[in-house]
Amino acid sequence: MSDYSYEYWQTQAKNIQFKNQSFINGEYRAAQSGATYDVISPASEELLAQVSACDEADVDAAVACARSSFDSGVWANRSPAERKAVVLKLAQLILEHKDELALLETLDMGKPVMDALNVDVMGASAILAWYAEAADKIYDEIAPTGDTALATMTREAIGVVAAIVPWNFPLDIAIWKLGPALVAGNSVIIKPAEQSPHSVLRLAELAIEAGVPKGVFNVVTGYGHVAGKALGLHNDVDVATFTGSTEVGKLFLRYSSESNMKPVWLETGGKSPNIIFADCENLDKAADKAAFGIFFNQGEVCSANSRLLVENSIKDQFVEKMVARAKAVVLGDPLNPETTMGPIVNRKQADRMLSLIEQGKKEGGKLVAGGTNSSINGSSLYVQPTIFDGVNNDMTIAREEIFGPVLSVIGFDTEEEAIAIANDTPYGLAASVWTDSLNRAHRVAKKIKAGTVSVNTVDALSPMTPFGGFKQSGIGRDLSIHAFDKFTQVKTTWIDFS
Ligand code: TXE
Repeated sequence: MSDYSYEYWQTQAKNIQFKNQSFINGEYRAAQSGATYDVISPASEELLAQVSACDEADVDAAVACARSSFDSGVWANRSPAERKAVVLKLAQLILEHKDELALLETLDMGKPVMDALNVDVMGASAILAWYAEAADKIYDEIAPTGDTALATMTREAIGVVAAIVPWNFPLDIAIWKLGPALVAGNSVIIKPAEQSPHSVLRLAELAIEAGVPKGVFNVVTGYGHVAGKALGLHNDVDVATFTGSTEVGKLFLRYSSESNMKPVWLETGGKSPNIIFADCENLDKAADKAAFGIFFNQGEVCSANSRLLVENSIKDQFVEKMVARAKAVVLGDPLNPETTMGPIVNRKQADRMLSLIEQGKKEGGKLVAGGTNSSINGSSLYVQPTIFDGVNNDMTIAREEIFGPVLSVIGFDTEEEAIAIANDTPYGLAASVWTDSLNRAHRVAKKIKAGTVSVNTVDALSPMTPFGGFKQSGIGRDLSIHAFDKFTQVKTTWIDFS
């Protein structure tokens, strides 16, 4: 049994200290203009904190500091084994501060605190440790030039990395970028989402404690269209890596072309299909995972399995199982360990979700679970787990990323039809396939246009495997050894000794 009680988390929340300013050159700094913006608690819709609203001047200062730390070699010139030791220490410090970091995550964006602890914080530490361990295990290459020359292909740190990250997994997604970037020897600036700056601001301080030199890891808080844009357009930022909406992702391509042609790596939206074939024997497991795939983290997951494609011969039976699982979700205060779903991050996102639910009703979707929001502790941001049956893939709810706990069930009769529906979307982040036929599993997985296809599970994710999208779900991959491609560049050195 866990020792974590509701009272424990409530007491911790009362005593929590927020860091509310940017972190530049190893210290917290107010915006030069003095401006702040409000962070609103999704759980109560009350003011949580006032955080520095940085603008171009602050971004210039952060970039100058990252640049000088990179050029000085204080981090980049350390041996990989030395960088490994420091980053491993940071992974350890995350574990030592796990309750505090989990709480910061929950207070900012509303996910159940036990998920923040067991998934986000533990995951952040594990991923960082994985990258640290990789530091001194990756070898460079030698080209087959023959006996008269030696041509080496070595990977060098790229320089100043700007990472613009979202609010749904604030710490984890920051670590997905920070881990490989730091380990490769770069200097990094993270721009957290407006809604969720606190865990990353605390992480920056822990990085100093772990031994990351001042100026190597900086955090600039503020609005996306100001601070995020300034980073995207900055001529001294060598690479931009972004997770967020497809719309803003496209802006980063523009920022690059309008400035120094920096490489831009994007992880953007999704409308992932989860295909259940009638030859899948364990339908209960499939339903458990399908429910996790759409309800975990309030459905605020880029790879959420928001389209459930079910073979018509088992559809009614399967929908019944899904409705039972939607009803079993415990919507409530995210500080209560019993809660399995918290509030939506903010009013804008919740309102958008509720209006898409209305649109679904209007376009003829059959509502079989949820369909509205609940008011809890003064906040009406608690959107109920919602299921629409009888959806066709042309309806708005099947096409738009809702980014909430809203599932669209679409029937199909043949394998070809299922594949066609699955691929009929501008996105291609993830997909799941449930079947007991080995042949079908391989056949369908091969035909689905998505960065990750999970067979007989959902959302397969590990530091070992790349994560990223086909089509308008992005460019490039987070996680795995492939993530180093983003933060290093290959140099050829040709030595002629003929
Ligand atoms: O994302 P934004 P929002 C999707 C999801 C959601 C929608 C909107 O569909 O409903 O996006 O969410 C920064 N220049 N995802 O509005 O705006 C911003 O400050 C530079 C999918 O929160 O894309 C934040 O740090 N930067 C997703 C980051 O971009 C800008 C996760 C993401 O915010 C900017 C989140 C600008 N003009 C939302 N405008 C995923 N792929 O996981 C904003 N930003």
